Amino acid sequence: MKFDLITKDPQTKARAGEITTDHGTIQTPIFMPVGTAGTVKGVHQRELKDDINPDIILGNTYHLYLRPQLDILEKAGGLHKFMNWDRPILTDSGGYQVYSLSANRKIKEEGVKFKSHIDGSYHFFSPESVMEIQRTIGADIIMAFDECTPYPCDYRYAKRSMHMTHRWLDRCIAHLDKVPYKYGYTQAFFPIVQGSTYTDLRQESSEYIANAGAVGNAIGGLSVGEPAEEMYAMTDVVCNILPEDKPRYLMGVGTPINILENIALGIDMFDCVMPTRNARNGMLFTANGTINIKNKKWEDDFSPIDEMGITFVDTEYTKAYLRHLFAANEYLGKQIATIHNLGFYMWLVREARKHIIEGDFRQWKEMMVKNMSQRL
Ligand code: PRF
Repeated sequence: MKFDLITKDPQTKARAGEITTDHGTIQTPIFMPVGTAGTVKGVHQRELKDDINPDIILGNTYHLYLRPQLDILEKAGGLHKFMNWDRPILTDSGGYQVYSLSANRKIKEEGVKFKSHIDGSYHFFSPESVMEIQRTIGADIIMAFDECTPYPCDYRYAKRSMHMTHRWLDRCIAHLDKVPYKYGYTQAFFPIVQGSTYTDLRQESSEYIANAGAVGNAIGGLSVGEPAEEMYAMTDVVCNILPEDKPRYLMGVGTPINILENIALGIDMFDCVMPTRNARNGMLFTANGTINIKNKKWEDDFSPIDEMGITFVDTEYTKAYLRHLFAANEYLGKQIATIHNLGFYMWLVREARKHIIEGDFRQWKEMMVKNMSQRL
């Protein structure tokens, strides 16, 4: 994997860059649609590629390990072949899903014992096993095994947990050397900064992670319920320490406004379930604010879903029709809303990149943040 920094915004810390992987290039800043279980929920790979057109998508180690399980992924020749997606994929390590999804998890120095949310069976993840699992899944970018602390988190716990995440990182790195690539292409490894909402811990963690000398770095433990201002403060602290010539990935963020604010602080990569999950609940993101399409006010509004027409659904369907699909609980409603939201998120990061390159990112961001704060 290679990262080229193309432009630095003179007015903010935003950057435009390009990541090159064996499955193609990724223009940054980028938003990665979440394809947890080998599918971006409700979207055909053909629509994903032709209509939404992301440079990279995300998969989850936790889900893929539990189902379809590793023997199937290995027989398929890896996740790309299994799901018929030939562009880059990043897998999260399970260092978040294990805490948010499984019941009865027990975190120890050795690793995490957890109970499957699917059938209640017990499993164990360690830094070593998670590296092997991610080799078998075969994503282009794989993540370190970490502990994502909750919010709020007392200082002592946050500090102890962060130090364990650092020790786990050393174990991930040591083990990766022993496990070769499986499918003939390379995999990049990203470590993860933790440290909750404490400036000194974030500084210490950023220095530790920077010292690992990885080709890219991630920031975890944010967007877990803290006020946005605290998230931005932590992103700022971390970005000032992480190396400038490596991509920076802010995990699990966020709203369109969160994304623009964090781009301004020096983040290059994002993922979040928000555009897909909220779509399934009838929430649409637009350049002029959010729409709850289930609202009665759209019942007889025969205007297009979004005049901007970023994806085909925006102009081929009306708000009244989409509202009807949600009222009738039709599958197509969720599919249309998902394509719309992902199309909008992709548009947003591409516009951000364009404005960084053109030099008016700050002005554009301020206008967008104001417009997107509205409820329609
Ligand atoms: N760690 C990992 N994945 C994550 C997070 C984290 O802290 C977050 C936090 N918002 C989202 N996804 N491994």
